[in-house]
Amino acid sequence: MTSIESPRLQDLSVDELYREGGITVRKYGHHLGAIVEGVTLSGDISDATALAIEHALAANEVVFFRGQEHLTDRIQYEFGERIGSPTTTHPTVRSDDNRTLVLEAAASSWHTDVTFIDRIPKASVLRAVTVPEYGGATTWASTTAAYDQLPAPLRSLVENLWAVHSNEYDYAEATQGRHADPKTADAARERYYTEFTRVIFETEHPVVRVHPQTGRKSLLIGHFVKSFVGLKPSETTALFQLLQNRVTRLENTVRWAWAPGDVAIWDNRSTQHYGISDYGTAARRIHRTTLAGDVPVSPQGETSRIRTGDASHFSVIDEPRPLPGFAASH
Ligand SMILES: O=C(O)CCC(=O)C(=O)O
Ligand SMILES: [Fe+2]
Repeated sequence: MTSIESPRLQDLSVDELYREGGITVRKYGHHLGAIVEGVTLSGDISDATALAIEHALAANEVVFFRGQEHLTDRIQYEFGERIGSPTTTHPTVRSDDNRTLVLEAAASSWHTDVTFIDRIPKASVLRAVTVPEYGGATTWASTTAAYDQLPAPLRSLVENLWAVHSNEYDYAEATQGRHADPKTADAARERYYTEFTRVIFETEHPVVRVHPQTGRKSLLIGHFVKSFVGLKPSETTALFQLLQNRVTRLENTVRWAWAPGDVAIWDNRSTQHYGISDYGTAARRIHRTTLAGDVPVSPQGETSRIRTGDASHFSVIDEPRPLPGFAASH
């Protein structure tokens, strides 16, 4: 990721960087979301374009690109290498080439990806390959907006709170309505859950994490939360509900209805997402390239703690690049 050109690019203003990178960035929602134009995604994008896209992503939390019909799994992966370090597909779910995660059912539950390990991915590149005739949109929610909106008493509560995240979570609850046919639903769900939990991971993360590139605080929760450290199960349920409701307020979300050739990249350090299962029995296929992230850090500077599981086969630990225009706190 380092190059001779980089130090100069870091010194540009944001406008200059976008101009140099040849992109225009148009906001799509107030708290998150932007449409990026002017770029054909590939492994051949310039250093300036790569840094400009990384900046647009960190600043807008989820960015959308249209008209990228030329992409194949290989080009998508090579593009991923320009803006980060691709992980293998998943810590537990196996795939053919170990590079591209193929999703054939919408993930109809609010989550941040793979939070059950220490090195949570920083971002994912999602490409719509088969788009249903209707429905099947994906929605993202800003976990930084949710943090910013907390009243002072809740802020002091969450800033000292830690959560245990595990891949052994309430999967049945999380995937209601995922399959249109209830008879196949149970069997398919069972098979997926068995694969998903073939190795158990548990990690303690701070409920508030500090973004390594923007310095912004966000709420790190989502459906892999198993418990809050020190709380009873009933208290975990009540507090989890309270915080999740704040994350997923409609004003904190942006929804994208997919067209062929669309690509979305989301910052997995500042968002949750939800794939909407409202497309009947139609086919819907999405290909994901996942980019390695760093280990979360709390406002007090403490890093997440592994309880069970070693994710080093899945992902390296990413070294976040400084971005122009942000005074990141660490
Ligand atoms: O199905 C969707 O729209 C979201 C898929 C998802 O959760 C993911 O790719 O991580
Ligand atoms: Fe996901």
